[in-house]
Amino acid sequence: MENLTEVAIREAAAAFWKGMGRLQIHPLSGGHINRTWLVEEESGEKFVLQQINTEIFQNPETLMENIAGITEFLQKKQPNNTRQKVLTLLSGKTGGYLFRNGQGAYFRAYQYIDHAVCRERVERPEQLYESGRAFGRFQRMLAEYPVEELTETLPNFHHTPKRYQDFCQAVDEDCCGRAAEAAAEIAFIQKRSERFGSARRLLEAGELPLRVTHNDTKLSNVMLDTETGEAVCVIDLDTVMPGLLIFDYGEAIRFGANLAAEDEPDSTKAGLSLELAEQYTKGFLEECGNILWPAERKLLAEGAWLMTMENGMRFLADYLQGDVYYQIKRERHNLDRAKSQLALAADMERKWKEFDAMIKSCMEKEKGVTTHR
Ligand code: GN1
Ligand code: MG
Repeated sequence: MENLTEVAIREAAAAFWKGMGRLQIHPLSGGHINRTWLVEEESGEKFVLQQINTEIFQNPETLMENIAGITEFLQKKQPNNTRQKVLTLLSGKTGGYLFRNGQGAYFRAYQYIDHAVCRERVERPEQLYESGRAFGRFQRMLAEYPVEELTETLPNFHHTPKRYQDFCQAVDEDCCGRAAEAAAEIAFIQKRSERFGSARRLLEAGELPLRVTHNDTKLSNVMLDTETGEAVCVIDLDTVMPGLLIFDYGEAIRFGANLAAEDEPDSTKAGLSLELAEQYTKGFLEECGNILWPAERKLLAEGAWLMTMENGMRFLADYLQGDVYYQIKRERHNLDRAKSQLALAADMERKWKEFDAMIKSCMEKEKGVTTHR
């Protein structure tokens, strides 16, 4: 995405704000795709402005229809006597939830959520428990949402075998001459290719249901109360699409239960924290209630491994292609991200028995998790 001028950002902010006061605008970090700002009026009122990356989300109108459908549905279900919030879109002055400027850039805005923050890393294990509860609740509340009403905003988003094909193509093309440097990582991925279809095959066989899923369940996509640490709101609804529950579980483990950051430059620090994974698992299962199918119960660990490998492939493919998809902040950023993921996947393989046993024991403790179907 090209950089915007300050005038362009101001114009976009004004398109969502009916107040008359002067607006102060501060960039908000986080997220590898869109750009986000906090907008504050002199009166102290705030909202969040985002530019949608239309190189990636090529149909922002459909994307916003998905988000509007989901948020309106959740708002109706959300009791209003709790601290929990549902993301609320602001309408633009020109109608609808989108503003398109003269250069064709697309923006949207959300109500600001007070006294809550997003964390890139776990500081206290309970934060992961809280995020597990938030995504479990999200899953349960959306279990009744008609999947067929949602458009796939990004085709084949968590289709691991297709991701592998794209990865192999990036390796073959090696357009930036970077493949030699990543030979060990490439070999690590290729050696495991047969396993990438494990969940897909069960979906096709009807053993895993297609559900409404979030698809980007990182800890940093849940707002936590600044004082109590309680999960307040699930954010980043761009990839809410038909998908697999085990991937929503897995994506959260990949990000939150890694002993190192997603982009840790020293990949020897990466690995699975069983303690953190347990926190998430407990929270998630407590709130999912009884919606899980038998194959979903069995495949939670597999979902975590697949999501870790998939993100590793995606980061590495982007590195090989010259960093065209994810925003990077330093040289080899995507390579570091890929290495951290692959080291985590290797550690999951080493700890597989304990990992799976921990999930089973959480299920046994969770009386509410009965099998469906
Ligand atoms: C991207 O933009 P962000 O950080 O919410 C990506 C996810 C990846 C994630 C890795 C649309 O999410 O799939 O798992 O980076 N989103 C898209 O941190 O590709
Ligand atoms: Mg996202």
